[in-house]
Amino acid sequence: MTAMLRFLTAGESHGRALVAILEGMPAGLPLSEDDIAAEMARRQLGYGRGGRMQIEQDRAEIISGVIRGETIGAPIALWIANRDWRKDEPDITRPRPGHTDLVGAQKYGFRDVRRVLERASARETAARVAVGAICRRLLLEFGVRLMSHVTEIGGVVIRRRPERWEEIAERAAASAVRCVDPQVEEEMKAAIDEAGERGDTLGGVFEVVALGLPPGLGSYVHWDRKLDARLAAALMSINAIKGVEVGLGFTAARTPGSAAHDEILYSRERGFHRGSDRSGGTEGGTSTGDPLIVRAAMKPLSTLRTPLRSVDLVTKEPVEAAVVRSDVCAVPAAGVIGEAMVAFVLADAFLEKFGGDALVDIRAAYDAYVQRLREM
Ligand code: EPS
Repeated sequence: MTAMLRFLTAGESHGRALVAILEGMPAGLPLSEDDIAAEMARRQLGYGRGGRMQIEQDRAEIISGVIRGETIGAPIALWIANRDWRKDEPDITRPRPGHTDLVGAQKYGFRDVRRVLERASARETAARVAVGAICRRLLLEFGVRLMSHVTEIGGVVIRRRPERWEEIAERAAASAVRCVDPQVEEEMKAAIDEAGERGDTLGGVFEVVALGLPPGLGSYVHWDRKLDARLAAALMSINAIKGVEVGLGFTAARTPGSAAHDEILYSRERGFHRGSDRSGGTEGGTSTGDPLIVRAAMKPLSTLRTPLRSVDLVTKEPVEAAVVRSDVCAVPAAGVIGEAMVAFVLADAFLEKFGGDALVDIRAAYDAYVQRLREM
């Protein structure tokens, strides 16, 4: 990949803190800790979360890369303290099916799966949302906005959705499960309650949308430049994600060509544009300038209060898998994490197209490109 932006995270779920370093952000971008905190708070919400979210109040401290509220082009380091910091916890030797417990123990030679689950925990995604918030701040300078909503939880699927994206964003923000269909929201909450009572967990699907992108981000010229491929990799890297779709996605496979593509239109005000958004905003791995629409499928969380069968790593005896505090459903939070990963990929592709290590130069390149498109 031609990455202009890179980030690394460090930290365990119950260690002192999560840490992130974002490298490649241009100089001159206004950035505050409040910009980041707003996104992190969204990730902490959602019907179906467990006790941990009552303990944490996630906030990222900016350690470097920002002076007087503006980026300086240097690596941006973030520190997110864990309130639930624990030391000397007892070993866990009963791996949970579906979690990384067993393969992690096999891979690294551990008998205590705590050494695996501490880092495999989705706690790490708090750091990704902090990084994503910075990427989002860059995109906002060019009018790019991101949103997400939950389309499915435990087999309960939305039936109706508003036409306007703004309304989708507003309704998702007001919903406890981030679902835009109020009737279905109640059904989703009931499904979560019912699963919780059974000691079970639920997965689902979320959709991430980016509006205001220019055409031409990513490229068709090589596999690792394709925007859709990069988005898929970024979304698949989120804990518990098992599938990704762009636009019609798997439905396109069952749709004739006459109903699967977006016809090309032209008007003076809008220039070239499409009559529909079936492609999900990419053709040939390149953004079309229409809404970018991606969905991800999340499997149910693997910590079950009514545990599945497992085998003790030390005694080799059949046992029930370990039960630790967890959530019943985290799909609403996963949507916010999806937005962060999409923001990262888009910011990276944006910097590739418009170059520059200073916001002022990027703006000049962007304006020239938009002008050229207008004259085309
Ligand atoms: C998680 C288990 C739970 C979740 C956690 C992810 O944590 P704990 O074991 O402390 O109860 O709350 O999510 C977060 C801490 C978070 O910030 O999202 C897991 O095993 O992945």
